[in-house]
Amino acid sequence: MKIKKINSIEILDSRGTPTIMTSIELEDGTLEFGYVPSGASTGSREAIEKRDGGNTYNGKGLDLTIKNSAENLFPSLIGFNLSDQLDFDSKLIELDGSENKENFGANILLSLSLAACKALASHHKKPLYRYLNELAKSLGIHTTLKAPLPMMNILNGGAHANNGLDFQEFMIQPLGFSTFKESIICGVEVFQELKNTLAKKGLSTAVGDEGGFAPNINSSEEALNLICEAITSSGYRVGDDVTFALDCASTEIFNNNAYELNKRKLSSQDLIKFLKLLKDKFPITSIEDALDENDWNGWIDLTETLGSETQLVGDDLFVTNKIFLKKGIEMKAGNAILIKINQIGTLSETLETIKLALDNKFKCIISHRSGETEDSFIADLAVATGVGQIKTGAPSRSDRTSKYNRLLYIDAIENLSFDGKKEIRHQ
Ligand code: 2PG
Ligand code: MG
Repeated sequence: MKIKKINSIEILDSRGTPTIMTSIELEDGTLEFGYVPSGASTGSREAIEKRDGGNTYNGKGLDLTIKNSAENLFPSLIGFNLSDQLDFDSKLIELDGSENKENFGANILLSLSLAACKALASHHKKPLYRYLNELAKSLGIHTTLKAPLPMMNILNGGAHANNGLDFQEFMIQPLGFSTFKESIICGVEVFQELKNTLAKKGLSTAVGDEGGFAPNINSSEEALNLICEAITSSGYRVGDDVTFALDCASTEIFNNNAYELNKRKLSSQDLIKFLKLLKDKFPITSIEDALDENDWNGWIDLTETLGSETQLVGDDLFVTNKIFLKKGIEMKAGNAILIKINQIGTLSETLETIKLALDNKFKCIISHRSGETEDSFIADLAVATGVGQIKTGAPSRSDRTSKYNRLLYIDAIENLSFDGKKEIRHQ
């Protein structure tokens, strides 16, 4: 079915920063939309998010970027026979012609790629997750529909909050349950109890960018102790029902060859030791970006030290890009990858990266960005690829709950399988 019309609009993300929504209309009247998220703690090797510069929206406007694409890219796509996602994405990559999508911008390309995918699903009258599941299978990803174990960021620090916490995300994984719904209920109850716990101690219950609390505390231990208290007082067992996942976002604290933690300068080895000690005290099942995006040797040591018992996730390290993931697999740096579609800029490349990871026994976690829209595409993607985990913030604020709500819907309709403990390596 041929593409009849394409429209891109500058809209706002959850931080009030401009982002892109693109509609694709097919000749049969099918009309679908692609929405693009945006990060704050971005990896330097991510595909380029193009912005206008200038004064509007502090240089973050997108009108010129959109105008450029409307004049120089969209005309080449009108009349394109949209029958296959891979063909369409290849066309986008070819028309952009650059290594890192800097020509038109990965944000423009992704909005087109996602709108095309949703248009194909609608055209074939299939729910998005089913269409995506078929697409994943056609790419050689052996999968069945599955509900993902949530990684809920309930306490925020780093670049996402204005407090003294160096690490960016203190997440919970409610894994001791046999259904997705029970896992969500636990996550929500712990989140709400954490609010009471903080309030009782006179700490702020205002929330950060991803809906988690951002109290003015200064250490990881304090953060994890507060969450332990909330888990216990909401009637759940620390470790058995709920484990912890951290995103250290260490690229953000790496300066002049040292990691700055609590105003102290640490080497990679010191930081690995610190994480090991933290792990001895708390049931931490997953650590993301424990080290800087260029500290490959540190990552190898980290994986040797903690890799047999911890999920070690590369976010800034791999930026959803096959090239860097391949390097990590070969060097034995990390054992899991965070999947963010806007880091690479097309859906097909995202699926190729997932395939490479799964083929090499790397775990995949489908992820949001800190700047999100109301769109819930990643919920469908997580179910469709069956990778087993999703990271999409606290169960609070519509930009985050839109994903959980979509998952609750798919789960209710499809009666999805769920096995939280199995998803976590080494459990
Ligand atoms: C991360 C993400 C999402 P950002 O570091 O994993 O939580 O943050 O989108 O700001 O890169
Ligand atoms: Mg991260």
